[in-house]
Amino acid sequence: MDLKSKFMTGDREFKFYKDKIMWSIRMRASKKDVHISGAEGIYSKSDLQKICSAYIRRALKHPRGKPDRITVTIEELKQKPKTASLLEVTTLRCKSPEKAEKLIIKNLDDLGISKKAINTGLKILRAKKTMRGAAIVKMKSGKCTEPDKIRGVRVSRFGIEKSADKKLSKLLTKSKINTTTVKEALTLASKVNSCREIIAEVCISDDPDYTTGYIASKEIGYLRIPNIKKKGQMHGGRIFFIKEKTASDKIITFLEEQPIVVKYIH
Ligand code: WAQ
Ligand code: MG
Repeated sequence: MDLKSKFMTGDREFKFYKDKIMWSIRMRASKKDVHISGAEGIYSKSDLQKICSAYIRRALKHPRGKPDRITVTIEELKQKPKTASLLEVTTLRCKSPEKAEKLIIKNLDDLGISKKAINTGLKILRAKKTMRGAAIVKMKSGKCTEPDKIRGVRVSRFGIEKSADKKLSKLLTKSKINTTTVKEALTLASKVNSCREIIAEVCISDDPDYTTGYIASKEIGYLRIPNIKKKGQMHGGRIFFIKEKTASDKIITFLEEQPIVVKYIH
């Protein structure tokens, strides 16, 4: 094959990859209508079976309990995914939940988020009753703008491109944190914080045995905070702090509907 036809083949393959139809998979597990766990991602058709069975396995052996209902939604994406860059990962030194709280307050304060808004966020994160999704808090007034205060807003339709995923695995393996939990949280945070109207995110896992949380923003990247809660504690959640003057419905549509594939690694 001469050079020209080789190039042509490569070019066609590239075009095919770009135009390939992608699928969204979302899983929810609950018991007596109380949320236990969820997962979501963007995948190619050939991965659907493998991913679904992994999601079902996860739902069945979740540390928050045994579900009596598992819903899996598999949907072809109607919009072509936009791309976002992966946030840079840093693990902070933190020995206790008290120290973690100080780190969270300091970082949010530096980003211009008011004391009132920070307190609203912390109260939600510490509450006994966890939400299925995230709270959306205005950065100055501290007003909660999610339409359903019990459910919150669930970020969906995000994934990571295969070659970026491989690179990321290598990077995380070096720090011994190459786990699905870290990768999924980092991908979600990269979608969330790619939104211009979102200033920062704070997350505590609601899993009783997962005690590392994070704070993320465009400026500071993805800062992992060990010992954000004590082992065995059931509380957790996610807070998205947004610009004071933004209408939250646009943000919610972006978070729920806009497919984003994370592609670039710093
Ligand atoms: N959209 C919005 N909020 C969500 C979503 C979502 N897709 N998934 C979970 N949440 C909210 C919900 O309130 C949960 O209670 C809370 O976040 C925690 O969810 O680098 O595992 O799935 O080691 O338990 C952080 C990893 C792991 C830190 C976070 O969250 C690290 C985690 P979980
Ligand atoms: Mg959880």
